[in-house]
Amino acid sequence: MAFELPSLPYPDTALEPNYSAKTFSFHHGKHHKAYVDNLNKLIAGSELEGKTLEQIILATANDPSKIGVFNNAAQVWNHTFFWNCMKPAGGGKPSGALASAIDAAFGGYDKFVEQFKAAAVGRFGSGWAWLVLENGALKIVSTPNGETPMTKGQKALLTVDVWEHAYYLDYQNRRPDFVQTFLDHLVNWDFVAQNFEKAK
Ligand code: MN3
Repeated sequence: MAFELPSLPYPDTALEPNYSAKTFSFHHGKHHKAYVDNLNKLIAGSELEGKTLEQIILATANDPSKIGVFNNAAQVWNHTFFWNCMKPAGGGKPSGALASAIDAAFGGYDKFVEQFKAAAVGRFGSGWAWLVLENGALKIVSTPNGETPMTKGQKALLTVDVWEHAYYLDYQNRRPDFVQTFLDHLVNWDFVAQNFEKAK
């Protein structure tokens, strides 16, 4: 059973003007699809064929001889997760137990925003910023390239893709503006809260 490119959880125009259909046509239609296609080619006929995406990621992490498989598998997972971290008319403050946990961990939503933006904007080159749960504690981390928190025992709750391909068509070089818009208008806090409940 080969992996398939998952459909976006909303129409490709649903996040405009904050995230355009044109960006989705490349980011989902070309980049994400290429990771899926590459992964299928790399695992065909190997002992990894038939395993779940998570099993492949964990089996190939930190194995230099499997770096190509790892990068593509992790990027398939990261992108599918990222699409679900956004929704139309999203962003702003979370609510409920998640909001309380964020307040306790970071000293309030504004402090969370400050740290999340610093992680996203400060990631040199390509990568991701994340809100994760590790040993019951909320943390903000960033990963380079295709790396993904599950390989460090961290459970992903929220991510933003800060590879240039994620924002260049809409924001050009203005990564800070993209991250601010992501926080203000795109974050799907319902999805993040579900991840938090499952991870606790
Ligand atoms: Mn990307």
